[in-house]
Amino acid sequence: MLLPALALLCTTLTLALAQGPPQTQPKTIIIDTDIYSDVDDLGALAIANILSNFGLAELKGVVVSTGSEYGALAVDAVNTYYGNGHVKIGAIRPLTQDTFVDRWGWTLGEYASKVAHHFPRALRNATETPNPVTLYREILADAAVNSLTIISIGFLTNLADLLESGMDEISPATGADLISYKVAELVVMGGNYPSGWEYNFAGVDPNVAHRVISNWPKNVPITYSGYELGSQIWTGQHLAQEASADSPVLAAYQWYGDRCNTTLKSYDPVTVLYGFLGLGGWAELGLPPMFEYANADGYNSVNAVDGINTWVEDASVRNQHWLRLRPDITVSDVEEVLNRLLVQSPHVVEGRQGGIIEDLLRSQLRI
Ligand SMILES: [Ca+2]
Repeated sequence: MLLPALALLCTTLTLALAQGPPQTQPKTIIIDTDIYSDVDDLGALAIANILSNFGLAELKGVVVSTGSEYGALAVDAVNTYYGNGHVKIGAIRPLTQDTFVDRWGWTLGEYASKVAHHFPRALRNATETPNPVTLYREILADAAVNSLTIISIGFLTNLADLLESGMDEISPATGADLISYKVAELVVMGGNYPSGWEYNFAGVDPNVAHRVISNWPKNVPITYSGYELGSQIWTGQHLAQEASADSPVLAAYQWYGDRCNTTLKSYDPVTVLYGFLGLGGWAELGLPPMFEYANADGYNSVNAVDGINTWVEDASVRNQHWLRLRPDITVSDVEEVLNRLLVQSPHVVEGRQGGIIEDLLRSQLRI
C-alpha cells in the first residue's frame, strides 16, 4: 500500500535537500503529556522530535500533567538526545519523586526515572521548569496569530488551567482569549468515538475534561484521536533489532514492557503523527494523506462525573472532528510509518539529514 509513497519519498527527499529548506514557515507545536506510566508518551515525544528536526513543524514546548519530577526530566532527556535540549518544559507543582508501579497487572516496569538518570539532559533539576500555565501563556503571548497547534496526549489538567487563567504579567489577555487568537488547532488523544469511555477523559479527573471540551473557544478547531483509533495500531516491535543501542526509546520501551516486550498500542504516537501531518500528509517526505474526519459536524459532550463522551449531532457546530484512517490507508501502513520514525537516529540536526534519508531508504528496501 505504501510502496508508491515510499518510492516518492526517495525522489522528494533528494529534491528537498537540493532545494534547501522549504520557504514556508513551519507551524509551531506544544505537546501536553502525562508521561509517567504508559511509555507511549515517550515514543510520541521521540516522533515529535524527529518530525521537528525534519522541519515539518517546530516543537516549541512540552508541558507535563503528572506530578513526578521524573516526567519533566525524562522529557528533557529525550529532547536532548534528539538535539533539542533547548525546548522549554513546564511541570506542575508540587513536584514529587513518585515512580510508577503496575498495581494492575504487576508486569509493566518503571521507565521515567531511569530515562531521567541514564541519559544526558539539559535540566539539572525539575525545579528549574516553569509551571505549565506559565509556559503556555509565555509561548502563546509570543506566538503569531493562529499559528500554534497544541497536541494533548494525556490529562487535560494543564489545558483547563490555561483556559481558566486570567491576565497577568505575561499578557493582558485571558487564557481563553490567548487560545482564541493564537491556537490554530487543539489535537486531543481522548475519548472513544462516536461515544464511550477512555482513560484520559474519564480515568482521573472527568470534570477537567468536561470543562476544557465544553468551554473551548468555538472558533478554534478541536480534532480528537480516540481510543478506537490508537488501540488498533501496534508499534515498537522492531526497536531491539533496528534502534541505535544508545536510544532512550529502546531503553524505555524495554524497561516498561512485560519482560522487554516493546510492542505497544499507539494512542499517543498516532496522535502526534496527525498533529504534525494534519489531513494533508507531507509531500516533502512522500508521505500520503493518512487521516480524514469521520464526521461533518456536531460536538463532543464529556460527562463531568463519569468522563464518558457522547457525540452530539448539531449541524451548526463545525469546529470539532474525530479522526479515522482514510479508506486507502491500512493500519499496517501507519504502523510502518510510526515504526520507521521510532527507530530513527537523531542525526538530522546540524544539517546531517542525509543519515535520516539513508535510514528511510533502507526501510523502503526492506519492505
Ligand atoms: Ca499519554
